Amino acid sequence: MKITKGKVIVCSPGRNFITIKLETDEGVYGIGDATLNGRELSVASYLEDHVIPCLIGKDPSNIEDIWQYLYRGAYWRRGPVTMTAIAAVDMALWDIKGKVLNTPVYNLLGGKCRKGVMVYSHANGKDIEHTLDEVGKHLDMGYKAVRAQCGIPGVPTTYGVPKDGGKYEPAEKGLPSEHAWSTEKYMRHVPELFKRIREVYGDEPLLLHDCHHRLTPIEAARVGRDLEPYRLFWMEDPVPAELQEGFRLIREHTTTPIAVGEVFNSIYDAERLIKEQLIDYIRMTTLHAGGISHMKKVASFAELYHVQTGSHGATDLSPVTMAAALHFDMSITNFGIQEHMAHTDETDEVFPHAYSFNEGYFYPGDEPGLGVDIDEKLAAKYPYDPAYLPVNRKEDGTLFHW
Ligand code: KDG
Ligand code: MG
Repeated sequence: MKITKGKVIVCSPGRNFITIKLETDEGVYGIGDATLNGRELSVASYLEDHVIPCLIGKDPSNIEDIWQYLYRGAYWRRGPVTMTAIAAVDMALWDIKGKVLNTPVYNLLGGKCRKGVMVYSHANGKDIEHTLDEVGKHLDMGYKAVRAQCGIPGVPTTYGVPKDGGKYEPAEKGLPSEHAWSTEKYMRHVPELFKRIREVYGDEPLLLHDCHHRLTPIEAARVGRDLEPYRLFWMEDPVPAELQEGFRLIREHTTTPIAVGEVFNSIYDAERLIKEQLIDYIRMTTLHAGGISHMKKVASFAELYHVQTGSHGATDLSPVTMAAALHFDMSITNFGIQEHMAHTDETDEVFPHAYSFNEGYFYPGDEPGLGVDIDEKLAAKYPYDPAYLPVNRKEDGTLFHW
């Protein structure tokens, strides 16, 4: 069997997505997600100009060899563009293998470790009362786990909170807008949010919160400690993770579980955090961290150190990644939880999929391969529409982490 053609499909059904489609001489094709929010076209070019030409004629069954060819063979290793491009190819190859062997990808990864994949959804509100309503709506929909984010009094824009009251979408159309930030105001407000959620909804719902890399270790330690009475499932991205040592200080001060990794792209980004048990959940995804093949290694390594997975699943990860993540989540023993942020109807129509939701759990379905496709004709109706994540400044104008 040989790869005969590779195609990169750029579309924007509600937001921008990059998809690779690899075709073979036996008529079977596979698809993979290559979306890197705000840097989409760089991955499209990496694939079109540098990767696809090297794949033509290769046997798609040799997934690990192709992975190594693209990683070691390029000389330039790691980095979000490279690892997203490799991930896209890897997903497409697993999709092809599943279709050829007429079995869902989770079977190829060792089979099912559980009945379904528990997901958490997002409750975002402009203030505490609004967030409380949103938490209630998600619990009514059947979610067992909810991430709560809330507007902060005196701060005009906050991560996770829609400006116009509509659905929250991290990327905004046009060039990056500027948001403002006050750590002090945030730290005063966030414990009150979780106090109120527990008062209204009791102890059972699993509650999560994303600090979005905005704190220093000692600030994160304080937030973690202030949130302890409300027993969070996790506190996500407490600090920027370039300095892995920073997590030790947080760890020494709080029992609130720590999750990190959505911007990581290699096992080496998480090596110390996992080995020194400085985190509880590793949030790397099949999309930005080299695909299913690399994530299997991350999960096996994490398993040794009591670290569970908590795969990123925001709207900028296409339904192809959602499908790949669900097959992966089903097959590993140290699965923790999977993020789920609902795509727009337009996105779901462009990417028909077999996965489904019921009472807080997602199921990958039993179709051969990943069980997801792209409707290319429909995709062509939604051309690329430049959009960027915002940048953040402190109240005095200093550029800050978004
Ligand atoms: O592209 C960036 C978004 O995916 C990110 O801001 C969302 O932090 C996020 C999350 O936890 O989903
Ligand atoms: Mg996050």
